[in-house]
Amino acid sequence: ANGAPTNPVGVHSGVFVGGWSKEECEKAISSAKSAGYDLIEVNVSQPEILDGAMTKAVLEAHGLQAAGSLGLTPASDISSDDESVRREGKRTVSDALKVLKALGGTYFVGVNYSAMHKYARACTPQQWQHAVASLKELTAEAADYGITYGLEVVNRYETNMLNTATKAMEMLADVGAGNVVVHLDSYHMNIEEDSMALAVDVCGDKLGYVHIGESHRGYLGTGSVDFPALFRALAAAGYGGPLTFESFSSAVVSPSLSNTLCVWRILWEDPQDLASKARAYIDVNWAARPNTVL
Ligand code: FUD
Repeated sequence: ANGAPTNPVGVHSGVFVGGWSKEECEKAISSAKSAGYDLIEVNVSQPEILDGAMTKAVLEAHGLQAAGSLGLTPASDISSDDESVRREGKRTVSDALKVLKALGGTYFVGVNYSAMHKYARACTPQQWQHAVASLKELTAEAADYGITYGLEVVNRYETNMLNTATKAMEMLADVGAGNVVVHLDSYHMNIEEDSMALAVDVCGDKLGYVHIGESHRGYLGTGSVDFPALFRALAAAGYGGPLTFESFSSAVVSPSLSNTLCVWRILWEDPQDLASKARAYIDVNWAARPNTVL
């Protein structure tokens, strides 16, 4: 019989808070713990205002693991043709990695290879090469800190570079680092991939991080993502990494994230209810996944 997943199950900080003051940190971590999660993914897009030592203490007090994520901006795009923009991006990522190390996180994920925004043109060979060169440096720094660097595949409106698992695998091959993995997100897969199963299969053992998000980024099970197909593929692939629930509503506004992700709608108002139901949904649907590949 199928059981619940043994993977660490996480939740993105944006479910609970928009910033990371001490009060917000305590609220997010205690709420994640009481909703039954093992891990919290902290938005580290502003490393200069994130207190790593304080966060580590709160994590330890609640017995929670952490990951960190960000989306780079056009001013900090490590794939830019402009050298000074690349330098700013590498500084941001390097600072984020240092904060993540200080708070004890071992996964650095998100749109950490290009800007997270709508590009006005397709990715050029030069842009790709700039990303490869930047990532070679940054994955080496992450390796020194024991951090796995996950490249998140997102939809066409949020990057022009890695919109599919296949593209991410090409990037992994070009970067050639042992600690770089693919980060898939069901919300984005639902927009760009041929199927959940094919995307998971393409990554094989290079899949290192997974976001569990609904098609409208609200309550799990109320949209059009085929979670049973995704869970079947992940289990069949022997995926053992984090499964992190991600959801956004204009009930919780992040100055750095909400507008970038076009979070215009109130999809939920009670983070605790949302998070608890998502946690239960993951267990129930993982256990009930079909065994046969159709
Ligand atoms: C963006 C996304 C997020 C994002 C992260 C940054 O669409 O899916 O995972 O990269 O929220 O913290």
